Amino acid sequence: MGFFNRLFGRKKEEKIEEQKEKLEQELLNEELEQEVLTEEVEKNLQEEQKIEETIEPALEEINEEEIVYADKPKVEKRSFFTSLKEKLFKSREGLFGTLKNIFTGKSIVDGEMYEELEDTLVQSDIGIEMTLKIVKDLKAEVKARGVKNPEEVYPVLKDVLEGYLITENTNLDIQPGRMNVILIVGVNGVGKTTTIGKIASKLVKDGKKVVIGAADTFRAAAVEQLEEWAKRAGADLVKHPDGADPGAVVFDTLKAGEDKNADVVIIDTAGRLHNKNNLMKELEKINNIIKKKLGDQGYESILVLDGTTGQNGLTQARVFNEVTDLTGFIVTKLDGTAKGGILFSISEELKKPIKYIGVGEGIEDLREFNSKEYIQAIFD
Ligand SMILES: Nc1nc2c(ncn2[C@@H]2O[C@H](COP(=O)(O)OP(=O)(O)OP(=O)(O)O)[C@@H](O)[C@H]2O)c(=O)[nH]1
Ligand SMILES: [Mg+2]
Repeated sequence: MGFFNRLFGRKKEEKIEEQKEKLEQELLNEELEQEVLTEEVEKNLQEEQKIEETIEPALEEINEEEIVYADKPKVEKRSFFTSLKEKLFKSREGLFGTLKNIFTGKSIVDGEMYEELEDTLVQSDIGIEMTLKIVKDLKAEVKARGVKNPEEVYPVLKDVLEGYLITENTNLDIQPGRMNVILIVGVNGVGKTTTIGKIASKLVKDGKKVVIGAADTFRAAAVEQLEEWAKRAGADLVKHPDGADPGAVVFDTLKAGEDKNADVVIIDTAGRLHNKNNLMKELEKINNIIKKKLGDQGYESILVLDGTTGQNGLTQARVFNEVTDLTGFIVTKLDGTAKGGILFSISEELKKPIKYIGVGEGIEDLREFNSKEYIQAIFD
């Protein structure tokens, strides 16, 4: 056999082998998906039975008109096989894609390289303060590790950034045998209501009884939107008419949660409150109602931030952290044009964990936050 024949012959065999492997992988994925779906159908049947059993006479005390009962949870095809990397496509292409170029094709680690890094970070949504901190910490780390080759600086930067992310309490604090409360706050349009739908769906699928309170009584269509999400998730909803006192909704939601033996109560709040004073007053009132009900038991108070807003997100985090005792963040819209830098600024400055990230508009598009996985998805 001639050289070319041997070369191309081997390529053909390799190609066939490759296609075979691809087909096998696809079949395996399909089987796995099928298993997941079967499991879900079984879970839903059990859930249906549980819902029937838990509608007890205790409920009668509550004003029935205010409660919207959940439909049976829908079986949705889960996007288990869509990797975080694909979902964060734009974040990877944007800031983090360009960062790598700074370190390639250079022969020495020098001031010019750091300046270029500074410029790139400032132009992104990382902000000046954070940029200076990153570059300072990177320089120190590069020196400590004795790194001389610019290409080796990139992995050091990765470690420095990862170091800012908080790794404790990244999961929601949900304990068995009690009514757990999650208060969701944030300015308008960041994705609070959508995120509540996604969280509720996860919890219901996990076998939890979830009651949602529509305490955003400020915007006309807010309650209907939340009602739709509650239905899709398989959670119950407590609502009052538009313009009602949000405190009263919170009070009734907690009461309904208690009466129905809910595992988790999630409260949606209004984003449009004109000024800090109003926001402070309203959140103070809501927090007092929750504290009165729960006594010493803690609860989650989560700020939702839109990942595409950049530095503005940090300002929001500062303001909300002043008016309410936040336990963590959820950063949404990281599937879009977000550069993903805000996660580092808020973690570093406020020292509170990111609990989830939103990577799409669908009910499944919420990922538990794992700093290692996130870093890997945006850097590699
Ligand atoms: N691409 C993308 N869109 C999202 C994500 N989360 C929410 N959205 C979209 O953002 C928009 C606003 O979401 P909402 O959930 O209504 O936001 P909100 O904070 O409740 O807004 P207000 O009730 O007005 O305060 C909607 O169009 C959502 O579909 C996400 O992770 N990715
Ligand atoms: Mg809303």
